[in-house]
Amino acid sequence: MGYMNNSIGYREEVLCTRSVIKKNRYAVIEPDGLVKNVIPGFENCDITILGSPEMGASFVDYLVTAKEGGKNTAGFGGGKLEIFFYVLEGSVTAWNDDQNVHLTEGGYLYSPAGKKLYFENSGKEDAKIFLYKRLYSPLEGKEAYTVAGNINDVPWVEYEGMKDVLVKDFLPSAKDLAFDMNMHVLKFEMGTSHGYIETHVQEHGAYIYSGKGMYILDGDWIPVKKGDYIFMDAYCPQAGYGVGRNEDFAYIYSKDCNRDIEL
Ligand code: UGY
Ligand code: MN
Repeated sequence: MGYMNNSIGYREEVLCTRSVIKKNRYAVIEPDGLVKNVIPGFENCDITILGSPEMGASFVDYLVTAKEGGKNTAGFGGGKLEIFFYVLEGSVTAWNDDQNVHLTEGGYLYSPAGKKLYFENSGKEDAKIFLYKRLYSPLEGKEAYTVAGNINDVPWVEYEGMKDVLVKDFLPSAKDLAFDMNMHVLKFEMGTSHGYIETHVQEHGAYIYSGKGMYILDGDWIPVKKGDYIFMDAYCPQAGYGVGRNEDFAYIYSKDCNRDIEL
């Protein structure tokens, strides 16, 4: 246990945090204050749980630092769970029944329900991983399948007609109803913004990997930056501006899709 940033003991400054938690609405979690969680099956890894049903999410997001020899060879997911594994920094080998891939920064592996995901960091450097797990919502006659790649190989696409706000999709969900979610990256050149404040039924878990932003969440304007995590619950009004001086504002985020609401 202990703190994710290994900053322990007394501080010169008064205690404060930028984290804001509004259960079932939204959460902004800054890195300072995150603690390590012990999760069976993970060895030599520092893990913190970011988004979870405890805050209102239908999914779980984790930030994993796989140290030298860090691994999960017991298998993660399987059964009704779908898993998305994304390398933020470093390199790691990940596999399931279908594929074995060496992933470097930007590399990802989606493992569908029924297929456990395994990984191992056999290098000396730490690898930083954004990990997602959710109950797959099946659709008759369709089956989601394993997808691996590197997001750096995917071209940017203009986001909703704006040439300086760009998006990439990780999974073929826009063309294939078998997938019930997608991961995206959204990048705002400095001074740009969403075109409107979104209000939608889908949830998001977003990890900011670059720059700074001003984000509106359920009516609250909140400054956010690289390393922060944002959970946006269903119908949470949301939008952001890219701000700062020298780095685009960008995040990776999940979004459920392709399913009706069950009653
Ligand atoms: O796809 C989305 O809903 C995305 N534009 N939302 C967001 O960035 N908060
Ligand atoms: Mn949205």
